[in-house]
Amino acid sequence: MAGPLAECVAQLTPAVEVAVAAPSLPSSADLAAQLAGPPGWDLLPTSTPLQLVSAAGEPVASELALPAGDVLLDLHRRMVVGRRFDTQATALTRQGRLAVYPSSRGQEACQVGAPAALRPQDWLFPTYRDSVAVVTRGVDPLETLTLFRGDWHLGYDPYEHRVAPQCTPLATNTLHAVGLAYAARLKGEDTVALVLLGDGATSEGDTAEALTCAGVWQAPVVFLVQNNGYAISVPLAKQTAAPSLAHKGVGHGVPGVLVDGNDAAAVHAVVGAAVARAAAGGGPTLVEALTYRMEAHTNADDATRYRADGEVAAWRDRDPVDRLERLLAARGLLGHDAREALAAEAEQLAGRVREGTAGDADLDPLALFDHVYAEPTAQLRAQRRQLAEELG
Ligand SMILES: Cc1ncc(C[n+]2csc(CCOP(=O)(O)OP(=O)(O)O)c2C)c(N)n1
Ligand SMILES: [Mg+2]
Repeated sequence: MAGPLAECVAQLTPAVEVAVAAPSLPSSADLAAQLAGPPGWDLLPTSTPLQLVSAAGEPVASELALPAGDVLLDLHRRMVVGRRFDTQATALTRQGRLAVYPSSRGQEACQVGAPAALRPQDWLFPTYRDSVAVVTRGVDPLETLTLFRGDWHLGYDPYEHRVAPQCTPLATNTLHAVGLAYAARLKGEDTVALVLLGDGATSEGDTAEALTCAGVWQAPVVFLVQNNGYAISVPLAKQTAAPSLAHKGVGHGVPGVLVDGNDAAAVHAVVGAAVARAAAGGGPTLVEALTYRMEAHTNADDATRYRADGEVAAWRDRDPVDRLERLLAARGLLGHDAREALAAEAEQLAGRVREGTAGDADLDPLALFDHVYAEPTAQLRAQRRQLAEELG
């Protein structure tokens, strides 16, 4: 090596040898103390998922309290309305009104329980699967569907409800969430970021990097893994040999919590506790919610090719909406009239979504090029010309 590069390397090489002490290994007592984690949250998750309401709708005693009756009613209402929205969106793909829609049917306890635990100043970082979570956070349902109609833009203002764009590249949103949360803390703001990801997304390098940074910086982030058993057709057993996905936190110094992901009360309580801990300076939490996607991956997928009917039926018995409904009915909080009113509210929303998507979307494919760079490159200009010619 000679010339300018050699000079550069010489400048970067320290002239003085620095003596580096060999790192001392922690004692087993130190390790045990670290694994015990912060008060109330162990680094290692429990082996059974935390539950507050059983599949039969019975209350379950736990370290966390069952949310109050009005909170449970609100969670139930949002799940019923959210499910109707989701069913309508799936139907619209069959009519060609939506280009694509990834359903979250069966995952409503996460879709509602988690975002409902956020405070107004917090941020949500959703994926393509999480339209019901976006709606739960307050974004208009029609605006939420803009992207799925094939438009180039998001349809909603991320700053209005503090909802980041629904992320299609897996796990990239984990890094966005950590960056935003850490920056907010540096600015002295009281903001927590909740990032939603799937079981498959935990295999991405981005997730490992996000957990590392969140742990080192003690960033106020809550990672919620919706483990629905599959990454498209790939089952969890082919995705990881870890005892649970919540265990993936320990190597990064991030406490892991395992929760029944079809129990809206439990998801709400766990995420609420994690948000409160993060806001109080307690650092990040990795929550794994065990759930199931009842529909296919998207309208472009046939789930019968890789899932047995019996498996789907078993999860139908653990339906998140039914179980909360049973609990509320047993407590005399949800009568016939209230159910009717709720069904009417859900139907009204579905009607509004149908009307709003009835005409052809007003799409301008060339607008795709308008906001890439302030000054488009020669390559982009050529691509734009080519598309314009094709469109005629
Ligand atoms: C970086 C990246 N690789 C591959 C894909 C293609 N892809 C789209 S969805 C998906 C499966 C994701 O599974 P999971 O994280 O479990 O989320 P789920 O769809 O079950 O909600 C894959 C591989 C992608 N979107 N991004
Ligand atoms: Mg999955």
